Order: sequence, then C-alpha cells, then structure tokens
Amino acid sequence: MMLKSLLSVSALAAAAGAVTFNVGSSGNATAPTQYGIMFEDINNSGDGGVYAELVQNRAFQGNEIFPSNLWWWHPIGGAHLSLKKLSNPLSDALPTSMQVKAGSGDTIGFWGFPVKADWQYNGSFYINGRFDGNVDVSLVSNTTGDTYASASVDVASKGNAWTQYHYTFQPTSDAPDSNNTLRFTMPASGVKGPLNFNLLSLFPPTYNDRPNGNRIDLMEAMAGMKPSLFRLPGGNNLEGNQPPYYWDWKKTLGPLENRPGYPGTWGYQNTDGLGLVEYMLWAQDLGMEPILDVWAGLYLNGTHVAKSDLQPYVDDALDELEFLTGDVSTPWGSRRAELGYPDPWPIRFVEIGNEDSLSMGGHTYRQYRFDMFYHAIKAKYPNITIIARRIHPHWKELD
Ligand SMILES: *[C@@H]1O[C@H](CO)[C@@H](O)[C@H](O)[C@H]1NC(C)=O
Ligand SMILES: *[C@@H]1O[C@H](CO)[C@@H](O)[C@H](O)[C@H]1NC(C)=O
Ligand SMILES: *[C@@H]1O[C@H](CO)[C@@H](O)[C@H](O)[C@H]1NC(C)=O
Ligand SMILES: *[C@@H]1O[C@H](CO)[C@@H](O)[C@H](O)[C@H]1NC(C)=O
Ligand SMILES: *[C@@H]1O[C@H](CO)[C@@H](O)[C@H](O)[C@H]1NC(C)=O
Ligand SMILES: *[C@@H]1O[C@H](CO)[C@@H](O)[C@H](O)[C@H]1NC(C)=O
Ligand SMILES: CC(=O)N[C@H]1CO[C@H](CO)[C@@H](O)[C@@H]1O
Repeated sequence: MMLKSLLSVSALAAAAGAVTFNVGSSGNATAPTQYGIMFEDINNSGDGGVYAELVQNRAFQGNEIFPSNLWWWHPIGGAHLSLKKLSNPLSDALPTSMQVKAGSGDTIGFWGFPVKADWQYNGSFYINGRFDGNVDVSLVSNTTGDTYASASVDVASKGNAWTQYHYTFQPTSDAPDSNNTLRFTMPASGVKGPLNFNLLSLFPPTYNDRPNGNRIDLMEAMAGMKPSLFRLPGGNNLEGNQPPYYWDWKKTLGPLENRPGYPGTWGYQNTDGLGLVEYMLWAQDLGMEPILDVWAGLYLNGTHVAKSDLQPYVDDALDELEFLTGDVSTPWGSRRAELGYPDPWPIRFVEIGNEDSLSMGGHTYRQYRFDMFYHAIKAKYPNITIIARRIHPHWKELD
C-alpha cells in the first residue's frame, strides 16, 4: 500500500511538471450574488405551497375573474352552506362569508391535511350570528373517520357582529396519509339562527415560528441550496391577466382581514397571505438579497398603460421602495413601522416589469415604460441597480 501510494504521488509530480499552476494570485471571484431563487405563485407554490396556511378558500375571496365560491367546503349533518354578502361584512376586503344553516361543515384543505404528532396547530375563525355553545374543530381521517386532534371552542355570539376565536391542538399520533379533513361541528341546540363564518385558518408550525409564516420543510430545503438572491414576486403573476388586476403590493399588507386577494395569472385566486412583508421575512430568514420586481404597466392580455396615465404606477413603485427602505419618518416607512417592522429592508436591485415584451408589450417598454421607471427610481435611489427585461438582439421579433 505504502509503496503504491508513493509511486502514484511521484507519478503525479512528474506529470505536473509540464503545467504551471498559479494558485497564489487572486483569480476572478465568484459574485456573492451568483445563485438564487426566483419565486412566483404558480401551481400553488405559494398558496398551498410554501405559505403554510392549510385551509384552502379560507375567506371566500373572489372577483370577476374567479368569482367567490364554496369549493373545498362540504356540508355535514344535513347542513346547508351558502355564500353571503352581509350588509355587515367582516371587512371591505373580505365581503363574502359562508353561511351555515342547520348543521356543520368540513373542508379538505389544499391536498388534505398533514397530521403530525409533534406539531402544534394554531387555528382561528370569525363567526357572526346567534350561537351559544361550543364549536368543535377537529382533524379527521377521510378514510377511516378517526379523529387525530380536536379543540372545543366556547363561542358566545350575539348577533350581527363578527368575533374572532382562536384554537390550538396537537395530534397524539401521525396520520398514515394526508387524506384528512378539518371539521367544524356545532350542536343544534346552541344555534339560534343562521351562522356566518369567515377567515377560517389553520397553520402548522412554521419556519422560525413566524405567525402567518412558511412551511418548515420547504424552507429548510431552500436554505440547503444556500441561495444568495431572491427575485420576487414573479413572474407573470406580477403582471396580471387583465385590467385592473396586477400584483398590487399595497393590497398585500397588514392583517389578513385587509387583504382582498388577487386573481393570479396561473388559474387560481391568490389569497395574498404571502404578501410583500412575508416575502421580505422569507428573504431575511434565508439570508437572501431581494431583487424586487415592480409592475411596469403591462397586463398580459396586451393592455398597456398609456404614457399619460403611467405616472401613478411609477409613484407606486417609489412608494414601495419607501415602504421597504425608508426611514420611519417617511410616510411609507412609518407604515412599515406600524406593521411592526421599524428596521428597513435594504433593496439594491430592482427589476422593471417582468417579461414585458409579451403580448406586444416590447414597443411601449422601449418607448417610455422602462424609461419612466428607470429615471424616477434612479433620481431618488441612485445606488439601486436597475434591471431591464428582454433587451436582446431578437427584441424586434418580440414586439
Ligand atoms: C403544474 O403541475 C402539473 C403537474 O405536475 C404540470 O403538468 C404542469 O405543467 C404545471 N403547470 C405549470 C404552469 O407549471
Ligand atoms: C370524506 O370527505 C368527504 C367530503 O367532506 C365526505 O363527504 C365523506 O363523508 C368523508 N369520508 C369519511 C370516511 O370521512
Ligand atoms: C380520501 O378518502 C376518500 C374516502 O375514503 C376517498 O374517496 C378519496 O378518494 C381519498 N382521496 C385520496 C386523495 O386518496
Ligand atoms: C402558535 O401559538 C403558540 C401559542 O400561542 C405560539 O407560541 C406560536 O408562535 C404560534 N405559532 C404560529 C406559527 O403562529
Ligand atoms: C384586456 O382586458 C380588458 C379588461 O377586461 C379589456 O377591456 C381589453 O379590451 C383587453 N385587451 C385586449 C387586448 O384584449
Ligand atoms: C450611495 O452609496 C454611497 C457609497 O456607499 C453612499 O455614500 C451614499 O449615501 C448612497 N446614497 C444613497 C442615496 O443611498
Ligand atoms: C482578479 C480579476 O478581477 N481578474 C480578472 C477578472 O476578469 C476580467 C476580465 O473578464 C479581468 O480583466 C480581470 O483581470
């Protein structure tokens, strides 16, 4: 053994004689921002994916593209479920609620519900109506009917007012699969009239234990990739399919009650529970440098905002930068502080638009859209590196 390795070392030394390695001099360093993640809510990678909320269609959000519906909710015990727009809605952003008459209901979530013995689940719901008794919430196998976890929520609801209730439970064993439902049951004796529910939420433990946070397994997998960049929030999902819908960061802030959601570009309603602040926390938690993609006036159906109408959207991007980076004495910096984040999130990279040559958008991007954003951002934030999309030799073909 010894002889053999000595021989191979000397053979290597002889072979290496012909080559000069210059390991002492400094080479071209790999950019610290070489690798990263581009994220967009596509195929439920956000809602139903990294965003840990387990209840699908938790707040019956909708619009003219994806009207509110009762998908994923089922009546049990002879109940009747319907959508209502009460004169006293939970909030302006969440005007539609689910009315339950004579019975109970359950939901199958996104892909069922994962049931883990060591997990503490945190849930909540709003109720409006006359009820005096306990609402039992449980995780039940859809195959065997076994109950894995349950909480009994003492509810005293008087009438036409919304009250939020919180519950928590911890299963005592793992379920063999995720074919489980979340079940809400109420004793008929306590029900004094129609009951209305909204914002029915259930979270498993989240990464860094953040309320309204992200799934631990997916965050750990991403952390393992050691990403340095994080491009958000898309993708075509930034642009929106048609006016007036685009990813409007202002509608993704604050309590979930204030977020109307958005008709995503990939065929489903987005809750916007994963909003601008949540993206920043995600970047922060994984040590990633954000590349903020700002909407640049193109809807995917080909409508582009005319030059004379574009300035408010440019101002919107400036507000977004002030919200993220501004001192607490600025209007939007103070809004950030109000939400609990006095420290700014530095932004060094901004991308103007997404694939803004799509849908014949290249022409207006070149003519005025890119320039208006570029000059306004540069004037206020000279140190920000601005990234353009789709300027390449074949540009004309994409017009
Ligand atoms: C979504 O996922 C399905 C199944 O994996 C795949 O066939 C489809 O191409 C995906 N859609 C998009 C838009 O990525
Ligand atoms: C499974 O869920 C569906 C939908 O809620 C329900 O109709 C069915 O009774 C459930 N089956 C079992 C075994 O719990
Ligand atoms: C879940 O269980 C129900 C009732 O046994 C069954 O009808 C359904 O196909 C199952 N779903 C999945 C995804 O396995
Ligand atoms: C769940 O609730 C517990 C107890 O109130 C709290 O410590 C924890 O942070 C919550 N977790 C999440 C993900 O909100
Ligand atoms: C895009 O959608 C808007 C709103 O629905 C509509 O008014 C407009 O005509 C559409 N544009 C194109 C090019 O289809
Ligand atoms: C830009 O960066 C320089 C050098 O780091 C710094 O001195 C200056 O304050 C920055 N300007 C702005 C507007 O942030
Ligand atoms: C240390 C260093 O920067 N080396 C080289 C990196 O690459 C460029 C050309 O791409 C050279 O000019 C540098 O000398």
